[in-house]
Amino acid sequence: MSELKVKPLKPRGPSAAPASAGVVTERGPDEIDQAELRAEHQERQQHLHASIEGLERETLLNMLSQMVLIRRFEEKAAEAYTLGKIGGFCHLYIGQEAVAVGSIAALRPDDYVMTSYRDHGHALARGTSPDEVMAELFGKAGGCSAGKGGSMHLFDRDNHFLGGHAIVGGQIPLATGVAFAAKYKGTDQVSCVYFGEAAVNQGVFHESLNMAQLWKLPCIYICENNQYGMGTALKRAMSLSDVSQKACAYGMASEFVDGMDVLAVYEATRRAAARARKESQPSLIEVRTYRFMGHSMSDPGNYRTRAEIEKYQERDPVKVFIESLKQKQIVDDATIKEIEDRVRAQVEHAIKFADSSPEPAPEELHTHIYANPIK
Ligand SMILES: Cc1ncc(C[n+]2csc(CCOP(=O)(O)OP(=O)(O)O)c2C)c(N)n1
Ligand SMILES: [Mg+2]
Repeated sequence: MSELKVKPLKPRGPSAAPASAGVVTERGPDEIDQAELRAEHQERQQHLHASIEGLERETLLNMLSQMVLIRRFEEKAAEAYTLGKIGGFCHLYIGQEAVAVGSIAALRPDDYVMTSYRDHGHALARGTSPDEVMAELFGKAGGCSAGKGGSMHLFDRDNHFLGGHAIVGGQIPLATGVAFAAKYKGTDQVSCVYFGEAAVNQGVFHESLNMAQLWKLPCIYICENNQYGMGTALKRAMSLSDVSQKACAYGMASEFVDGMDVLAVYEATRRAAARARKESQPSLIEVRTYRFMGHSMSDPGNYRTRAEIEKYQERDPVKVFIESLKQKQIVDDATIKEIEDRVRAQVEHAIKFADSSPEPAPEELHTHIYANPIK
């Protein structure tokens, strides 16, 4: 059996004890012990500092640039949405950047990546050009899905990014199948799939993990636990909210990781990728994160308090990483400005590209639907 590395979240407050049957225990943010939380944050900051020492400056700067790019790109996308340039659903990733960036940095370019509809960050971290991602959001022909997928259905075959999936949990069995294909063909590629914690209650999650462990498939299951499925808090919807523990049911290796620490995510994914590539063993990684924006652009957000959001913003993954890199003298203010200027230019370019890209032609309506279309 594979090595189990279950590190559950430290239970917090009195309601962390099992609730009596049928009773949903409400726990407000105020019930979190602030001293305990501060101590935990300090401990994690120390972890970040120690990890920085083990990495090349270039690797660190690449990760930082990608996180800043995703942040600024999405701020601009939100602006474009309110101007009516983007239609339909648009789910922002702001607050969760460390997850896609840290994990994708630990993969090889020929590994496969799949995610949910909250997919802008993963596509950008995978290397899809900001021009093509923005044009896709605008529904333009220059988009990475030729303007026919939109925000939720980004796709980039060249970068082995197999989507953007709008059905909650739908990408989990697909990624399991991709891992099976890699094993069947005898390549040493890894399949890495991201999903929210609300997808964990879907049957396909359990069916996939069971099959992946039984058949020893090289798949990494990354649960981005941002603690809400639309307006429903995790604790109101899941009987056992430590997602990483669910791997025990399948004898699968699992880890719990702080999603505000890009290097913790990187290290956990490196371990999982090595396990997948060398031992052909799957892993489940629960990454505890938080989205700073609404579920989608049309979310009024009345299910959580501003105070709660601000509490998590103190550990903004971009801010925390910049502070740590400064403290370790890897970057100074001038370097940060350079990155910000470069990213701003990239995002401006993406907006211009998307604006000037044409609408998909009407005759494209029937293309890209079937692999072998019936004439
Ligand atoms: C099968 C299915 N059921 C319901 C929905 C509607 N829906 C869209 S997003 C969402 C919440 C998912 O939350 P989570 O998996 O935690 O991901 P997050 O949005 O937090 O990233 C729901 C219920 C859907 N798209 N697909
Ligand atoms: Mg969620």
